[in-house]
Amino acid sequence: MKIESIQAIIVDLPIARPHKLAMATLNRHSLLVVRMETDLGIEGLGELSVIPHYSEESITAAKAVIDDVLAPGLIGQDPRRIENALLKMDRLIKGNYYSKAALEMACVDITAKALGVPASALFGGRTQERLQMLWVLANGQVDLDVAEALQKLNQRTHRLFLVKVGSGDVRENVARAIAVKAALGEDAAVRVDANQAWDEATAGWAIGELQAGGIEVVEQPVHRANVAAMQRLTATYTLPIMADEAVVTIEDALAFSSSHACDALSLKVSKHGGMTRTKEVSHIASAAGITLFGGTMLEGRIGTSACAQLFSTLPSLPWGCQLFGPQLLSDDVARVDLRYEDYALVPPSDPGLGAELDLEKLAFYRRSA
Ligand code: MUC
Ligand code: MG
Repeated sequence: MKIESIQAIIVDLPIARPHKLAMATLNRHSLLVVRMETDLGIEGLGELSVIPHYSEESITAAKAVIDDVLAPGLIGQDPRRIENALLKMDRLIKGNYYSKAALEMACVDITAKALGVPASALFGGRTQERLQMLWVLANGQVDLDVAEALQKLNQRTHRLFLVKVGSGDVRENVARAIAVKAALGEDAAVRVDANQAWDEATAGWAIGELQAGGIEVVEQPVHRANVAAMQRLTATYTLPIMADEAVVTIEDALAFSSSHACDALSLKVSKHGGMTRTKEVSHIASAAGITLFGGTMLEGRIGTSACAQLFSTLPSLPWGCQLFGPQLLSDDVARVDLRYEDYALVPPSDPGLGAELDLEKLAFYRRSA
């Protein structure tokens, strides 16, 4: 089988409410959809999502990298040789992990469809049928966050919540997270994500307060390059410290694992450069006793299927996942059997990623040149 053509299409999708992150407030969300055609008529889908300011990549740059560099290198290749495709892409250009992840996703989709199995079967098969779901409270106001969390609890969709604390005054942020936890009580677990905002001294103060206030995890408190601070904070506090931005490559995973610079790790398929590399990162972390969380880059339905299927193959995912992109996006360009029920996400089990494009929606949401 050979790859005949690759298209990368930017779509701009509406979201249910503004999403306030440390780095930006999202009022809409853009995805890059990959369509990979083969000589046997099997189409593979991939998807790339970028959270503004989170990483080095941007959606328009990713499209240029795919169109100009990666797609020409993959055309004529056998999409079922997935590791080979990853190595080839690494020879063509350094970094650009999100673009590589989207193209690998399409290769995985084709291979699994050709075999008639879900994508998870290519990564060892499912060890878990349901992934516990976390919801990010990103209104920036206690009353709105509490009301939203109560609604999720009533709907039985989420009982794990995360408050973003990386933007603005640290005392106000810490007080807001603790107030949310106090309002929700024992029915809900509340975590925080500082998205690298604090220096080590500030982080030490904040973690002490958060621990006393019943918060269960602190994600990426300091700058991603400050491995030594992450290591000291991890050693000092019993409150688990989770790495996110700091662990991108398998080499980062090895550095964090060998110095035990975190208790937990947020895995992200796009951040690590695809499903294969994410599984490799997960094994390195697990070998060091670092526990795993299924992170998101706010993927749509295609990307969420890929992430959910990969996370469903992990030996253990004690922190659950935050694959809530399809719940935040109020529309999408693909149909996928993603079921959110009983505080969990049930990964799709149709062949491949189980995604089918809605061509009318694709035409409607497609960004004009
Ligand atoms: C992050 O740092 O985890 C993912 C979802 C969300 O709301 O923010 C992120 C980025
Ligand atoms: Mg994070």
